[in-house]
Amino acid sequence: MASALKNLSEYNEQNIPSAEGLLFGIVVSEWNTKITHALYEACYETLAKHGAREENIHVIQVPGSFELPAGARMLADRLKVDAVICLGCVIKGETSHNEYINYAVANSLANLGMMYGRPFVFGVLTPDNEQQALDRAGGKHGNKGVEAAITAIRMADLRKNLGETKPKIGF
Ligand code: DLZ
Repeated sequence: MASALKNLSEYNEQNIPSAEGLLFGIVVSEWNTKITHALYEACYETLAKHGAREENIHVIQVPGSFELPAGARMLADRLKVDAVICLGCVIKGETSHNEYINYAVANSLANLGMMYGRPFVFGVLTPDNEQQALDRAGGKHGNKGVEAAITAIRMADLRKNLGETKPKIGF
């Protein structure tokens, strides 16, 4: 019931750092396009609303959510992105395919974040049915694309303010 208590789409704009000058990658999965497109639009609008410039938001599409980490890595290898946002929707079916996809994507994005020292945001809906997805893509539980964008801005800003990591010598 966490989403009933905390709708993170309703954030305080005053507390969000500026996204001006930051470079973002967005990777969008084509499966369940109606949902992922709604996530994407809200995500893009939120980045722009907080100062990200159009030329600093790079968007690519991948076939399904399983391909999100590979797409995210391609972006991170080619561009000096400050954050990569991955948007997908894996709806539970008759088999446990969703568990394999969700686990692989979450794990891979976490690993990419550790490897690159940059935020790779998990903006993947994992609903039991389409209605639950719609509720989170502009419905009664807000739009998780907004939350993904805010997370990316906050984490990119945090990294910028902490400065580059320095190579360690010894302990
Ligand atoms: C195969 C598959 C299935 C059954 N369901 C979904 C889904 O609900 N959401 C999604 O994003 N992708 C799904 N896919 C596709 C996989 O993510 C992947 O694209 C294929 O297995 C090929 O690697």
